[in-house]
Amino acid sequence: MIFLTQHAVPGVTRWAAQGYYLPAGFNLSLLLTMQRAGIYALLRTLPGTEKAEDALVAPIENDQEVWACGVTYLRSRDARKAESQVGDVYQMVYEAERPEIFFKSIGWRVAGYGEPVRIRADSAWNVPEPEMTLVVNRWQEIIGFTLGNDMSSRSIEGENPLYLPQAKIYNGACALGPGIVIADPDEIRDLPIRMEILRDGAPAFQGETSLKNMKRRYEELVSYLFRETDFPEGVFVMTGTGIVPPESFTLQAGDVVRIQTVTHTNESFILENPVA
Ligand code: DO4
Ligand code: MG
Repeated sequence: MIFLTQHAVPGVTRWAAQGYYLPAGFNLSLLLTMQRAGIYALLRTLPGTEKAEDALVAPIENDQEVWACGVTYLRSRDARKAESQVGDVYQMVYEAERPEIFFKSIGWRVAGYGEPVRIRADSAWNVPEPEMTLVVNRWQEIIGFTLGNDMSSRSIEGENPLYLPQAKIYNGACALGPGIVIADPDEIRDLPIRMEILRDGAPAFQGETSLKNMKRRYEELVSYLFRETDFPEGVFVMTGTGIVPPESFTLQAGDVVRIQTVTHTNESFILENPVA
């Protein structure tokens, strides 16, 4: 596994591998035009001598896209059935062959580690959604992962599923980070996903699931996404949430959302964002 991070250096952003800056010309969009073997070969040969100590930013470039999948866990189906004021579209999509996939964010709008995520001013019921997020190259190969937060308005989606883009796409609705773990898909199956929400420094919610509980395979989601849509510079694919806080819970400004996974080699990755 190789850990790629993006940092804010004065005036620009710069990528690092394993904590050391890559040459200034390196960019992710170009990397994701390459096939898996080439990506590994390139990252192993690129020199890195200067320690990357500047603040992290989201591990995505401005023009890259984030797409998201929905209702891929029973927990998500049940929570949405409960909040919905209209028929059983969630049951249907959970069982259907075609998954739910929606556009989530353009790269420039994504928050990185430590940057604020937001609650819509016109939404009364809000939750973060902690999601394994696949990093896919232009050749439809899963070349690694990052952690994602698919911030969602339950009141707006609950009123009518056709409001989904408004419930899901707004400033501060998507966070990715802390970096990209370059890994084979088999190394990133069955990992735990944990979420903790802190209020005034104390846990207000804690939940955990396993990617084992996901109904669909990563490859299935990615292949549907690529069916009629090209991603010449790669794409980020959020794979759905398996953790939904109880109905009594709504996120508040000042909360902190902490999402974590631990790999099979015992490396822990955390995405943490304050709620504005
Ligand atoms: O159906 C609406 C969105 C579902 C979603 O975002 C999820 O299950 O994670
Ligand atoms: Mg989601």
